[in-house]
Amino acid sequence: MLNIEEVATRPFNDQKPGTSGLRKKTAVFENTPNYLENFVQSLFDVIDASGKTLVLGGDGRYFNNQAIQTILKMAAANGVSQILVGRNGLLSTPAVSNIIRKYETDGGIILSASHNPGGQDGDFGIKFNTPNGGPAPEAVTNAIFEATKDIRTFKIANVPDVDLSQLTTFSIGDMSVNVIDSVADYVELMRQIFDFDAIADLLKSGFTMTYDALNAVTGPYAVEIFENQLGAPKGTVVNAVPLPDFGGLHPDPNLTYAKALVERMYAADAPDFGAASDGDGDRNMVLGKGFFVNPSDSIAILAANASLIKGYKNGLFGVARSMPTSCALDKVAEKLKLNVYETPTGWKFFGSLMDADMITLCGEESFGAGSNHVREKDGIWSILFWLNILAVKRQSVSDVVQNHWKQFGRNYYSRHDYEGVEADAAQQMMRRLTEILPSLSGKVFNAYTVSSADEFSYTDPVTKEKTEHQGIRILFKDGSRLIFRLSGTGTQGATVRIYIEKYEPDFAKQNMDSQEALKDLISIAVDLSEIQKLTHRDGPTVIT
Ligand code: VG1
Ligand code: CO
Repeated sequence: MLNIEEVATRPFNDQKPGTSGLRKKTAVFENTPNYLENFVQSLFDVIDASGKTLVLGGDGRYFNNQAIQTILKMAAANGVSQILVGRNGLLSTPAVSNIIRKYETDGGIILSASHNPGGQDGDFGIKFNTPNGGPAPEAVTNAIFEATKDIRTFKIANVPDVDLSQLTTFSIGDMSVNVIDSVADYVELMRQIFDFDAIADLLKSGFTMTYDALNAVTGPYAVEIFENQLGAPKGTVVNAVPLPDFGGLHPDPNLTYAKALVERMYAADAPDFGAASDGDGDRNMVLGKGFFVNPSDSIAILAANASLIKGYKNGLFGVARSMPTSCALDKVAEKLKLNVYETPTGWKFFGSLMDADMITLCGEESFGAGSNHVREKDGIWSILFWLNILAVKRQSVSDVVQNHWKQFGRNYYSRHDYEGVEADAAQQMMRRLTEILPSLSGKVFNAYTVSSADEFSYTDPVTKEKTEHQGIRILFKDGSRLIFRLSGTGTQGATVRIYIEKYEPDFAKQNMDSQEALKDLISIAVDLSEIQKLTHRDGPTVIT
């Protein structure tokens, strides 16, 4: 008989899951008594965990192992019938999504704070994915949040920690625990979608690549796929071992934080292709020799070339992008006569469209792209998609992008992040902007005429669920856009994101530096929002 303890606890009121689950400083999870336990018990109560089969894994950051042991003991005490857990507790976010779907489980728990730094001084997070493989919808996360506000006890099995280093099956009481290979199912899925032989041929032809796993979860996936299966030389994957603190790196693949990769790709002897992923493996960054692919362009290029890929050769149902993502995808959809949906930020909004076969491909400006092969964005999938395109076209990354611009026009695009600003100042800025919105229509700034200005709200075409306050948009007559929103994933102060976009159909004008091309719009954004004055900053912390 399993020795189950019912432990008294006190509720918290700060466990509201954001865009991608509950994210907090690691110290909050580590030092607040029962912080994790309260959330997990609330989750188990909401999904009625008894008799269920769940997937469990995380990105290997500090506290991953401890959290997994706690969750296993709590699952056993709550009557969960089976858990599929990644070996050593490791599973990337897209891998969890795949396993949930493939084995038709009742959902999965992902331990990660995604692209946020890890370690004892970094961040930790937990989120629940539903049986479709995607992030839980708001109805579920709100119910969990409500439960955390009046929880009084949680259940946990009084058993020693279990060994997760071997691929075996054992039980804790009546619950069976299958320790599964973290990468095998994912690799099999990638093989079904992409032409591994064609990519292997490309890599044999003298084409060179580098992949930076940033000491996060994708290392083992990347070594298996790029080196072992596709034949890239050993050492192609750098920072390949998942470390609890990511080796001090910030596993956010962008021009600021993936610095070593960017420097390598802009060096004289740069390889032909460079890529990176984030902490939990759902984001991607792609570079060519001395050339950065803007994520919004990347999604458009994947859509435009989908017919070259085995997994998509029968056509696409439709495509979708988050609202702040550039309209480059819309240009492709127009040409290919596909429906394009504009959703709020966050992957969960794509799920219902995919489940209803309304879209096949989707993406966000924040280095996220994916398809209906899973219900999360998928870093390595995006990189394989690029490699497969290059294997077919045998062009450089920059040629592929520039030819795309020539055909569809270029959407100059940039995101300016003001990270860790005072929350009050950020709120005040958003409030002020909201107030002036009605007066902006028709106004001319620096030769840009405002056509409309509003706050984005969204009604899911499938579930009819309405989501409001999803960012401020100022649209201009020439198609340019300025978007302002507050981040939902930061753990310190507030982060303001400003998204700037301008469409340039003229090939002769498509080779400007994007900051230069957007400079008038950037100054309109700064003036209108008074961001620098309100937050006491001279400029953004991250420019993409
Ligand atoms: C950010 C991105 C958003 C993404 C989210 C989760 O959210 O902007 O596009 O869906 O992170 O990504 P925010 O609210 O901080 O802008 V991940 O890789 O953390 O799962
Ligand atoms: Co992520």
